[in-house]
Amino acid sequence: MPTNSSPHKSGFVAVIGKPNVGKSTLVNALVGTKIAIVSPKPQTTRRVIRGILSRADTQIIFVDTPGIHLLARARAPLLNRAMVQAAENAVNDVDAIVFVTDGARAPTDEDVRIGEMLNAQARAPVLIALNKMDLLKPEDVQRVTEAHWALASHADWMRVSATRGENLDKLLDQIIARLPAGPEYFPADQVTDQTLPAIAAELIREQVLLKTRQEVPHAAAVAIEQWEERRADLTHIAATIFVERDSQKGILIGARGAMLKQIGQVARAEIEAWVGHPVFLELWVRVWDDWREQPNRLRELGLVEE
Ligand SMILES: Nc1nc2c(ncn2[C@@H]2O[C@H](COP(=O)(O)OP(=O)(O)O)[C@@H](O)[C@H]2O)c(=O)[nH]1
Ligand SMILES: [Mg+2]
Repeated sequence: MPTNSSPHKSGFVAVIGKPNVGKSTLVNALVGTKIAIVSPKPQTTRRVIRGILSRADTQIIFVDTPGIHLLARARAPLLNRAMVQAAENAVNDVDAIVFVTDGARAPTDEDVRIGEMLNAQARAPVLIALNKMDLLKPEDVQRVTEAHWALASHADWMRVSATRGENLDKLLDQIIARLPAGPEYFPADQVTDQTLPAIAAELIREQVLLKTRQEVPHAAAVAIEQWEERRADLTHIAATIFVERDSQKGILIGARGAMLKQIGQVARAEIEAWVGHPVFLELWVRVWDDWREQPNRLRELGLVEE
């Protein structure tokens, strides 16, 4: 129980960085539950997702965000612009910011741009998490660490490995030290702000990301069309995977439906773990031309603010 000498602390902590540095892996590891999907492909996370860590004396709401990337093409897809905007907005109104970088190698232009954005905009304290320390070569430690540390002014830093769990307790201590006294914003057993259907849609999309290549991962989106408790112990879920081209639809279905079946099998098992009982998962694939450019489609998919 919190005592008068140590009041309950709580706060919101934005986790930002360029694509693929391990932001979602880090949030999952800190929360202790997989609340965000992870893949080796950039742009796995498409919208802001909250992961909640509750302890007797502290509650931290981590705000996982899409990767901030340079919108190179003059007309980058609307989806990408919305993703970057959402991530940049997430640094406002938080109590601390964790800037995640790939600490195994030198920073890139994208890291530099994010550092500049933080120097200009961030009012909350910044911690740089140099992730992937398991891949850092001993001879690079000093040079690479100094280069990352210089990315943002007045920032503290910590080398971590999200996949191996190294130094996460130290990073957590640094975060907690920066949180104000505050209440429990969420019930202590709640680990995310996402609904079960939203989690299910992400788990299906994760399998698409892991099992397909090239443009298919970027062109795929998932919508839950039906969610019905048929019995107390059986949930019937119908979901559609949207893609942009007929050729992508063919890849997703696979020879005699083999690909779709594999996606469904793994996703169903993961959804069952969240739901707590068996699930019947029906998957469909449909083509939506250029949905990433269409404001209405992005709204229907919950990928832009209403
Ligand atoms: N070796 C190593 N790989 C990591 C680490 N953290 C994340 N990854 C991998 O980096 C990839 C991108 O991770 P993800 O969390 O989706 O990155 P995000 O785009 O920043 O959210 C995945 O393949 C992860 O398994 C780490 O500490 N070490
Ligand atoms: Mg992510």
